[in-house]
Amino acid sequence: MKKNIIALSLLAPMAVQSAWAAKKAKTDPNRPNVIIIFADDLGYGDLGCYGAKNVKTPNVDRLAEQGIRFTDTHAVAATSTPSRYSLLTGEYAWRRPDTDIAAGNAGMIIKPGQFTMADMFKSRGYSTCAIGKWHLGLGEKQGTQDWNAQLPMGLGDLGFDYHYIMAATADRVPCVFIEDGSVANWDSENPIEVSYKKNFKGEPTGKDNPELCYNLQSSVGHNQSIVNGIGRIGYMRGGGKALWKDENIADSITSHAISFIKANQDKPFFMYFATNDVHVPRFPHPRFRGKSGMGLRGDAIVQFDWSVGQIMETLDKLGIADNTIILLSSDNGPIIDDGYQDRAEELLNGHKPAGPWRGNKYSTFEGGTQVPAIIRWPKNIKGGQTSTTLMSQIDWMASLGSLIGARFPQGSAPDSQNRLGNLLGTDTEDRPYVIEFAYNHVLSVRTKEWKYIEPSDGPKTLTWAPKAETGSDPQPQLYNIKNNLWEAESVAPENPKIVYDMQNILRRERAKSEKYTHFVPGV
Ligand code: NG6
Ligand code: CA
Repeated sequence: MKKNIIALSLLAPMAVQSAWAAKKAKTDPNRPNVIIIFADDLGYGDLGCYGAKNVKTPNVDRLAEQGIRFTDTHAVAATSTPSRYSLLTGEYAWRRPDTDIAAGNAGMIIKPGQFTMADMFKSRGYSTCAIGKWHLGLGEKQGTQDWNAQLPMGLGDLGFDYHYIMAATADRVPCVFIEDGSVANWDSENPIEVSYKKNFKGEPTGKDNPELCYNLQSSVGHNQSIVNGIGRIGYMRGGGKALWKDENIADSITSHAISFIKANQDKPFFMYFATNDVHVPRFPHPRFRGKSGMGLRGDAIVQFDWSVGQIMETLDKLGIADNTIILLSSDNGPIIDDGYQDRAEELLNGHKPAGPWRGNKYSTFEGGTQVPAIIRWPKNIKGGQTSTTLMSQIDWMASLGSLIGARFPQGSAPDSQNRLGNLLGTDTEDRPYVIEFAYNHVLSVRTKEWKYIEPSDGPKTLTWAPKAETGSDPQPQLYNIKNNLWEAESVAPENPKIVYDMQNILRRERAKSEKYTHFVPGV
């Protein structure tokens, strides 16, 4: 008996130890989990940790406190589709002619033959998923999708093991989630039809029946089909119980993200979590209403912060936060009025969505692509850091690839540089230059010191938002960002040599496209 007790007491710590080891083994030191939280239209100045006062974002602020907050990071483009294309392929979207803001019935813009960020993680044995906003097309060809059947081509062909996505934006039809290649909660009694050309007979539109837009009225456009009392871009019929309710989108994608994390807690996973917040139509859940004092746009930021908090809490509960990288950013800069009467402008009360930067989403000015960017990886990154390093999201693919030891097929991610040290805070050398792609197809170049914007025709402000600047000017523009973050007055005439050098950067970059065009079908 005594012997047994001794044996047991010897065994007990071993049992504890092996349980501990099992828990530790949940994550692989060489293959940390990676979650990219990609907000939509969230501005540099929209978060507490970036100086916002009228809206509280305690979860994101905590993420920043536990990691590195970057102050000079750029999305590749000032709108969603080209920005996301570039992030997920490591190729500048402007090299291709077909990466403008995609319709909800666009065909797949990334081709299955391309090596994507998801392929990269998969090649190292990760479980991969995309949850939330997609906006990069589905199926083979524009307008040919049968939304009542399995889509023949989709995210499964791009390296994602699982997806639960919105085809495009919340303001574009079809207003349904796609799960693993077919409409989630598909309603056989209400088959779905979609057109971006003409309305379906007998269906109301926002244009003809504004009284049916009981949840939100449009200010510009957004007056075609009406779903959930909100006018949209594009026409759709049917959907029934598959149609989303805008106020539940954050809940829905967050709960799917949590389920994915739970199901994959024991293996390395990569999650692309692309929130709908804070894109229009801003229509957060009632429990977030009035929580910011800035109306719907501010409340949508609070909702975004809640989603982030839910992800963080899940990692904590599962004991995997330590070896999970969270990389949080936005697809482009902020815009106040994006076509719905949500009083975003009137309720700002001094809030500056783009922080210190001039311009906004769509713009060639810094506000178009300057985005918040935060990394947290408790196991390897000391908290409480701020980094002023000049960075671009274009490099995240090669950098994360190098971290996990991925090998890239020849020609893949051609514009992505391995600048892992920048991301981890161990190397503060700026990217020599960053290229920015604006809505009007104008390219700009940023170095740590200078900003060059190539000349372009076109209006100085957006037609639908007269206060929002495009940055267009028929003259080349040059700004000394080091002296003044706000692009106030161009100093191009006095600095011809710098203008010339910056133009040369663009010339050289553009010339590379010839090598890359094999990605474009038919070229
Ligand atoms: C514009 C829409 C805007 C938004 C944008 C795409 C109008 C007037 N404006 O055409 O509301 O949907 O496209 O935004 O319809 S993005 O962040 O997805 O690029
Ligand atoms: Ca966007």
